[in-house]
Amino acid sequence: MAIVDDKPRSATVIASTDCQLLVLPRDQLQHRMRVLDPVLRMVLSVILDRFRDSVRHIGGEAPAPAQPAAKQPDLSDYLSAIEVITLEQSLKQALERDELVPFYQPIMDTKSGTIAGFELLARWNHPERGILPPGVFITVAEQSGLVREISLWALRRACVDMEIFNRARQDLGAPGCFIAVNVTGDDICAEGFAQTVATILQETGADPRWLELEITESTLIDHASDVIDKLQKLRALGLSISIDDFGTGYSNLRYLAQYPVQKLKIDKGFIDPIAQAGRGREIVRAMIELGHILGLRLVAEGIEDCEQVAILRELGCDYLQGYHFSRPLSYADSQALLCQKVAGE
Ligand SMILES: [Ca+2]
Repeated sequence: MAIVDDKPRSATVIASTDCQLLVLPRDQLQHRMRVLDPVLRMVLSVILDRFRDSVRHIGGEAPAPAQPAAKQPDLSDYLSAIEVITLEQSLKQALERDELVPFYQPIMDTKSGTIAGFELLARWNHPERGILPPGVFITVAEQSGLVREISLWALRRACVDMEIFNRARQDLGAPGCFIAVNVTGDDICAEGFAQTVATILQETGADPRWLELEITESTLIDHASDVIDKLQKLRALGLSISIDDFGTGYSNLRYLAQYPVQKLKIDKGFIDPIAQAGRGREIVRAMIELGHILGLRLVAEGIEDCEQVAILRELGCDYLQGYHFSRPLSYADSQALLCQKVAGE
């Protein structure tokens, strides 16, 4: 690899096998530098500056900066880089100190109107800033790779809490409820993930029938090559798999015939216009019918009012989730709600 500036240059390369010369033009390089993670951008700009300085010190002519017209990193760039590093370090500590807490958003059974299960959503109980939503830390978690640890934490926590919830349900003579955990394509494709999930199930004594993994539709396409095999291994543990944000990521429906999934979660974007009769509603009707023909259960996400509930009931949607029923609740509040609902059933 060589970085070539605007000066006339010559270079000699001996290729030991057939190869191709790939050129990354200046504007592309500049674009990549601009959109880069701020930490990497700062590191690169420091390295390039040092390199130019050392060339000057040994009497050579330093190559011109790669992007003379571009803005040099200023204080705000350094601050955002420092902020990212700091946030990443405190997130790492948060995992060690057990500062992540599960919040549970109820998923209702459309027919009975009672809680069928929950989706676990991670929150960070920050010692100084209070409860932080995932929007504050999930990008840093993804960039730093900590998202993997968060997924495993969520899985373990779901298994532990599911046992407690379901024991309470059993004592009240009510059926069990499932807990859905969001996992990423990288989680699913990581070496030994199914074995790790099996170990968590074993160590917590959780019943896999009540555990669901939510994966986004785009995961299926991004990791298309080996995802079927990985999903089958997970499915063999006895848990369920649902497709999150169904309808938003991937227009090729062939995957529905190939992947071992049991549930589809219809994205809020499709539910929002459902009260107006027309194509929007018909698309949701078609999604529900298609899912049912394939033997899948449907969940509508982002329900905000009674009208949407009535329409989705008429369309035969199996489960409903959204602020109309409940926001994500703390562990204690969800447990209390679960027992209240059971008592009222
Ligand atoms: Ca989800």
